[in-house]
Amino acid sequence: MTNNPELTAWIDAVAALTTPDEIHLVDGSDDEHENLINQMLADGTLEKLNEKTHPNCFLHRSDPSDVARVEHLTFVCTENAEDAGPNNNWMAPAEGHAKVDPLFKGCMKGRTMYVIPYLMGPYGSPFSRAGVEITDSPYVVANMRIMARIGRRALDHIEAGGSFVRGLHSIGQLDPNQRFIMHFPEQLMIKSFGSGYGGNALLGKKCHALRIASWQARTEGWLAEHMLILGIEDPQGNTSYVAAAFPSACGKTNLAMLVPPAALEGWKVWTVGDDIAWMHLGEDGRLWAINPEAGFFGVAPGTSLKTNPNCMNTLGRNAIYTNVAVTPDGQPWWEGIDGDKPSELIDWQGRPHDPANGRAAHPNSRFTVAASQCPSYSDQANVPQGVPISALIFGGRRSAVAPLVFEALDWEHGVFTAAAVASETTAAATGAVGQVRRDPMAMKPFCGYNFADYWTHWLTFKDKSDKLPKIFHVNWFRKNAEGKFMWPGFGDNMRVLKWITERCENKSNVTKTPIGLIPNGADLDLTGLNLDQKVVDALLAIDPDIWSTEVEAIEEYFGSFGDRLPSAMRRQVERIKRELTDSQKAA
Ligand code: OXD
Ligand code: MN
Repeated sequence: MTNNPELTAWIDAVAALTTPDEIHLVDGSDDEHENLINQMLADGTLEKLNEKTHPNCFLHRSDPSDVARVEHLTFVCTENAEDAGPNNNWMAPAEGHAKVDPLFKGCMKGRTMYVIPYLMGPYGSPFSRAGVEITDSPYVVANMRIMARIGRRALDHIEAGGSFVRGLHSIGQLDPNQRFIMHFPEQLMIKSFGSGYGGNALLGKKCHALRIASWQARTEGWLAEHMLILGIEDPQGNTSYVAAAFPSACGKTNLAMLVPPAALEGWKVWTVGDDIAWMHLGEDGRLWAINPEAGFFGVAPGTSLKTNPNCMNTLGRNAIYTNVAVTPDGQPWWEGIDGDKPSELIDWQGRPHDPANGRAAHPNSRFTVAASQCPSYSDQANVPQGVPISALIFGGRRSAVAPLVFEALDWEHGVFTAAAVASETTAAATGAVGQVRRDPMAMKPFCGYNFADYWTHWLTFKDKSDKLPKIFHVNWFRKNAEGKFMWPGFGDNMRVLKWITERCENKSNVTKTPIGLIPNGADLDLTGLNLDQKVVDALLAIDPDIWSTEVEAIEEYFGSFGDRLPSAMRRQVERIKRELTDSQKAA
């Protein structure tokens, strides 16, 4: 099967444990894919969508209990509990294996065991990393084929001596009471049981490219982040790149594929990635980013020609849809898509849609599609050394408190700002929606080790280079007293990106506040946007009383990391508190 002895031994051991009927080494070929699709059409795992309107597109309906990431069942298993930190569920590695191995015993009987060699990152990049996922789910194989570079070339990488992450996955009986997503960063290993949902089952994505990779990145001096990467081309044809972190389902895919408003003539946005960035310091002292993924696993509801035309023009062919609704003529449908709601629909559970049963599409329904189909796909997306990053942007979904945009004072303050990000929860994970929680660097569910050590790692960069990107914080989601969004968002976010690129060239003036540098309203290009000056002022306002309460909440949160918290974080809290008190006195 392979000439790599380590891989052979592992495949044999897994086969002995799981006792599949057959073992299939995935080569990633078109023939193999076609066979798998036909098999899934025959057994009902997939349904063919309208070939005329959506060529080569398929619908998968998951088990209704298996529709999102399960953070409460996700564990980081390190020898020392402190290394996983209060931000992770922890188990000792021996206990973690003992918990899941009995579940894997005989679980592939009557099934085929697929062995998927995959590469995260462009072929030929020194920053790309390999993995092998063993799974009993053909749906996982078909999705991995879109999301990663799988098959022979990935195996070549492993056989040439590269290390690889081992990921063992079984859907089991899809029983929520027998569901675990276990990470063993010290052993470069993942064991995922009982779920077929993307974030739990496509192991190259969150499990490898974030949780395991963040651990490796700390050891090796780089960064594995929950960030989109995009290029901003100005009217003169110069392109600069930014990476931006937002919690799940907060618009990363929309921002990555943004179409600038007509009034900003000549500006263009190029998509490098929509979810994950691996960043290394280059010899020139700049931070260079690659997108380890090859596809998009995006949230369908809310996606339309109005909110994300590039995405709509990406996902109409060769896509796998999961848990969307379907029209009588076999077209995928979700809340927020263009056009009127059809009078008849089949809902995400395969029933005739009845609003009494809730929405037609699941709020976390998804599409999986190749990034190369995106009209705004950057011609630099597969360049081995990646793209040089000029700005890092962090944000959350906050209806109050955070202004539209501010710039951090320096790297240390930027790391503090990113560590203090908070956001209202969404349907991408099971649990209550709309509750504010701290989501540092948008990595709360994905950092494979103690956040305090992670912030320390981020802070080390300031002594390694004086050419680091500037750091910004944005909030597209601020609401007015009537509960309405104040900022139009979507394509108009280009106005904020434009200001950010100008600031990276040290153009335009700013006002210094305790929490950071705020644009002068006049420097935000609002041409063609009918936005009242009062709204602009409200969007940029910093209320010292509200921020005093916010800083206390941040301090309390940081307190949960005890002595491991880097002193720089305490220093920033003290400075901001002092300056807020001074500004309250002055008012
Ligand atoms: C995702 C997520 O699917 O963040 O990207 O949940
Ligand atoms: Mn994500």
